[in-house]
Amino acid sequence: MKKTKKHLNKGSRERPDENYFPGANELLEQAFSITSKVSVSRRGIPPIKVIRRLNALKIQTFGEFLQKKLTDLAKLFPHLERLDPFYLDLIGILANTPRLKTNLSNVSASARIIKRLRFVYAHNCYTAISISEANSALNAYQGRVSSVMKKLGPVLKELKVDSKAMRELPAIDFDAPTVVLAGYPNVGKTTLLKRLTGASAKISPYAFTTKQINTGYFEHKYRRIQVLDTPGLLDRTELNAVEKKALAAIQHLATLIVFIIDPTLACGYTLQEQLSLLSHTKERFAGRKIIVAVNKVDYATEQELDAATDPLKDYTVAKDSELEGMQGQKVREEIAKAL
Ligand SMILES: Nc1nc2c(ncn2[C@@H]2O[C@H](COP(=O)(O)OP(=O)(O)OP(=O)(O)O)[C@@H](O)[C@H]2O)c(=O)[nH]1
Ligand SMILES: [Mg+2]
Repeated sequence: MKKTKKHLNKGSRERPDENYFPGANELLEQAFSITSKVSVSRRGIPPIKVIRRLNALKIQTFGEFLQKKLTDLAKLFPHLERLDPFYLDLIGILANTPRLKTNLSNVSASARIIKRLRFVYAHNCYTAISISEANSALNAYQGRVSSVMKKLGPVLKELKVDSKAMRELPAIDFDAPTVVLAGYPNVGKTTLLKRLTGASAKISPYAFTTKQINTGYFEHKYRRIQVLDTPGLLDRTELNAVEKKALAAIQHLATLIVFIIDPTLACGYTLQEQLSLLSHTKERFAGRKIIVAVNKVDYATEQELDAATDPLKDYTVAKDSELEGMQGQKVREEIAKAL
């Protein structure tokens, strides 16, 4: 059986960079430019032999350059067929997966055609009986490859867009127990990630700040625990792409859900709305462990705290805030107990 490659490609190729995406014309121009600099020794060699060797070398240089560029572009994307279902889901949210697959296989197929034609025309060149025949072989090869590349123009444009989207795929440790922070927008999920793990991510007093999945880690008794901060959820069935990412993280990765409630209502959602989202999250992910973090206790009144915690009798609750002495400590303890 083929080994499953659930992780992303390692190293600098992990995240495609749009700078790696010159268009088809640009690649062709580079190929012509490199080829124009190719030379061979002429001393004491009959002109026909010189031209045969020169043109064959040009064919090789031209073809190999484009082949390598195209192969490198395809390698910037993870191997879709061997990827963890979480990444596949996320890629499906970020891009059009069937189109992406077709485009990538188009690129690989074009690289193979360029290689196959290279052997054919290099052979024609070596066996040419005249200088003009050797020149025709070179021109014919470059002409055919140019038309292959021109057809790839729109494909490379689409891949360039998808490559930007791919850069937001988070690096996930599939072996670590994973806590997913969930809740309404603006309740303090990212702030809690920061308090729990020290990870840096954008925090703001506005809803919908987090649009992608942020990761952080903390150690507890020699265990490395992974914490994922997700975009805020709304209590509804029609989900947008940003919310779908949060659900995909819970669905595929959560060993434990930490649901965050803002008792101060500064987040902009009522307690009722927050409790309702909590019970829907529990239903949706039945069987998954959930604990509740009641956040912003530094800012909440006694009444607000009581109102938030009273209906949570069935849950493990950890109170937390930015206050010195709190700062995620209780939540960290409850996470460790629950895992
Ligand atoms: N007073 C107080 N404010 C907090 C606390 N935690 C978070 N906040 C504030 O709440 C606001 C929202 O915090 P975020 O961490 O961005 O909230 P979020 O849930 O990640 O929001 P989205 O990414 O939009 O879903 C920010 O202004 C934070 O400074 C806290 O413990 N006490
Ligand atoms: Mg956030």
